[in-house]
Amino acid sequence: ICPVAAQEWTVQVGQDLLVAMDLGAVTKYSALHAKPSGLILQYGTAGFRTKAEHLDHVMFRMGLLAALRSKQTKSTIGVMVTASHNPEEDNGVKLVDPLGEMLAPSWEEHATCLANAEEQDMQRVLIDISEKEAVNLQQNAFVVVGRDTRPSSEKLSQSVIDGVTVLGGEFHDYGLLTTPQLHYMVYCRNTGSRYGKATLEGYYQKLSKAFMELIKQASCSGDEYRSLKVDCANGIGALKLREMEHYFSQGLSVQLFNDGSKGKLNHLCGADFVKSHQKPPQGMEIKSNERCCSFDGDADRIVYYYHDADGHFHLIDGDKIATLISSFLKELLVEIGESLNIGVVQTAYANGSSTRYLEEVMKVPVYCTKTGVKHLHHKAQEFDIGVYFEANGHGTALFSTAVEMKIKQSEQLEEKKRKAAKMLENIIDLFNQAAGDAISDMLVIEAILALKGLTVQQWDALYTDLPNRQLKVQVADRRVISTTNAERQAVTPPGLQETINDLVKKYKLSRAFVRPSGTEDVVRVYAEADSQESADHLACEVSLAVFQLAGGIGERPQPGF
Ligand code: 16G
Ligand code: MG
Repeated sequence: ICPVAAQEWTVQVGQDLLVAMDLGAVTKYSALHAKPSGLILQYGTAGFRTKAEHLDHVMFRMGLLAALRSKQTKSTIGVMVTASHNPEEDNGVKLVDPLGEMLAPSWEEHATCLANAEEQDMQRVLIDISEKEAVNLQQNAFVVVGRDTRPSSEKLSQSVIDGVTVLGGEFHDYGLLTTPQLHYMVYCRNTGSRYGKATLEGYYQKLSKAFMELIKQASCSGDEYRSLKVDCANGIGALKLREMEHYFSQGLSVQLFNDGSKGKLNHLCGADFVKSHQKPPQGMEIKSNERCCSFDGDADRIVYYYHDADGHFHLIDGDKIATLISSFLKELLVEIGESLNIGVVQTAYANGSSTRYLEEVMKVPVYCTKTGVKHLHHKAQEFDIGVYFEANGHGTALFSTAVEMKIKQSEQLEEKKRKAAKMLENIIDLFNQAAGDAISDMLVIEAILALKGLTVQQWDALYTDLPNRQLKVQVADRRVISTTNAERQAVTPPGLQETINDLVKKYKLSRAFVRPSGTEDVVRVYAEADSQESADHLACEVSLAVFQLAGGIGERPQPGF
């Protein structure tokens, strides 16, 4: 995959390259972070992820790569050590680009190349990347590092730092951070603190101030003390929310569960568990109609839920969060009387009811992208206000400079409009513009519910989710499935899409699609229909079609799964 012939590079390498990069030191230190032979890993949707014991060399090499990326962009680069919602034994690493975004695609390829290079090829690959990307090796490098609470994370983040320093880079180790906090730090550092102060204190103060100012404008505040139960997945979110809570406790009281004091990370708890099992986390007692939410292991996802009076569980996922937020933002825009545009970005996993509600009732344009935050983020940047959420609860809202300009000009407007502009200003401060952020999203949601005087049931009642089912199918090589139209249609293997089309026709309000997972060695199947029974049947039939047409292995998908 890394096509450079050995002779070629020795000729190409200039003397300056060799001098600037102390290749002897790289080789020496690399040997201390040796790659297990034969191990091949891929920089996937959210970086590298696998069992922690296989990651030491990857961490060291990502330290090297982050230093190169920093030299090339002349900016601070972030490295986050986490495996998010994966089991505690796993770990992972991802790089954060200068404006807090995910790493650029060409560098993802470099990351894969570097991580998989055998010891003796390390120098060649490093030089190759430097040349291809015209990295000035004389340039300084600065890398910031963060990590989650996994037992393996501390040592692994030290390996990242080893990599950075071997290439002469400087670093700041933030230690324990949520993933979105690291994105925030990178963004602040590269915008000269215009966005905020690149410290935890800066993050807490910025968000809490915006939240408290918003809450003040709620007519019912004061007579209703607001409280929320938060399942922290036994992860980093618990530590950081605890540090932060006293900043906003006048406006919201949070009760933390699964705070890591006893349970295992992501085990029977957390946003991913709650969303995929459609049930409450263990370790949280829920009284009827109490508002509850769950973070995932690195606190970049959030879902809400409650029990109704009959004890039935109701999930409020990323789609409904996007609906609440975009409806509110649209109202503010109408209030200000502006022609600024707003758009919502979803993926194929968005429930059909949410898309219909947004388009037909809210009259907000909706766009669909491929799965993975970077795709949604990119699309959302096209609007003055771009709200993006995956159904799994990962998302945020982005605001163009035109919106900020409008707010600045609002001083001359009449009182009511000024008030709306002020709210918009606070909302912008409250959203993490660099990444989806469970803490920030939670405060936005709580503020909107307070301002609109909505209960969790009223929010839930905006629309009714269509019953749906997700399944996984094992195949010999999931790359035989390729998709188009934001993953909603299969291009290969031949005949698969036609079969899916025929199956979908058998049910009402139905839809189904398949895609190869970017994080697991499986094909994912999604189906929705007018009843749970129909959705289950359809998902099963589509799974069988995948098994038959895309080289299924192991057990055949059975009706009733
Ligand atoms: C990663 C993505 C998430 C996506 C998921 C899909 C980021 C930060 N995270 O966790 O957005 O929903 O992968 O996983 O991009 P899948 O490809 O296995 O379905
Ligand atoms: Mg996560």
